Amino acid sequence: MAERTLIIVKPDAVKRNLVGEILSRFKKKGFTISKQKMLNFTTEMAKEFYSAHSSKPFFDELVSFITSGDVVAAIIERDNAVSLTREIIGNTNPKEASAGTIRGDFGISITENSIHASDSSESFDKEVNVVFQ
Ligand code: 3AN
Repeated sequence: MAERTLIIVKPDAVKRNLVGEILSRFKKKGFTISKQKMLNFTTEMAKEFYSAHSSKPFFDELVSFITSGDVVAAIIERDNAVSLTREIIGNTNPKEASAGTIRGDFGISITENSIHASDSSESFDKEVNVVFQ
């Protein structure tokens, strides 16, 4: 059964013109892109988007990075979309992400890690409301 998830190509990857290359990895793996847009997060949107991390020491850095430039958000669809997407993006820390994953191949640091993906269907519902209201 088709499932949806949200990916966000983060500012570090947009600046390095990696949007096409990153989206093509999902298309090659059989995902369809049902919605796509470029946007620049406001601080208010970022705080809501990352509200689960509001008590973490890196929260301010997270908000300042995601608002620092354009991002490309896409709703992508396939069976097992959420878990498969988490495999395709790789470990949060690019130093620990395997080669062949998006973060392993393109991530610069744990903050500039090139891509976000929803970690559950509950997160997807919440995140879509922030990005595609
Ligand atoms: P993921 O993005 O793999 O789901 P989360 O949800 O644990 O990882 O963290 C959300 C974002 O917060 C990450 N994408 C990363 O940019 C940032 N982050 C996570 N852990 C740290 C950390 N220890 N230091 C700085 N930034 C972090």
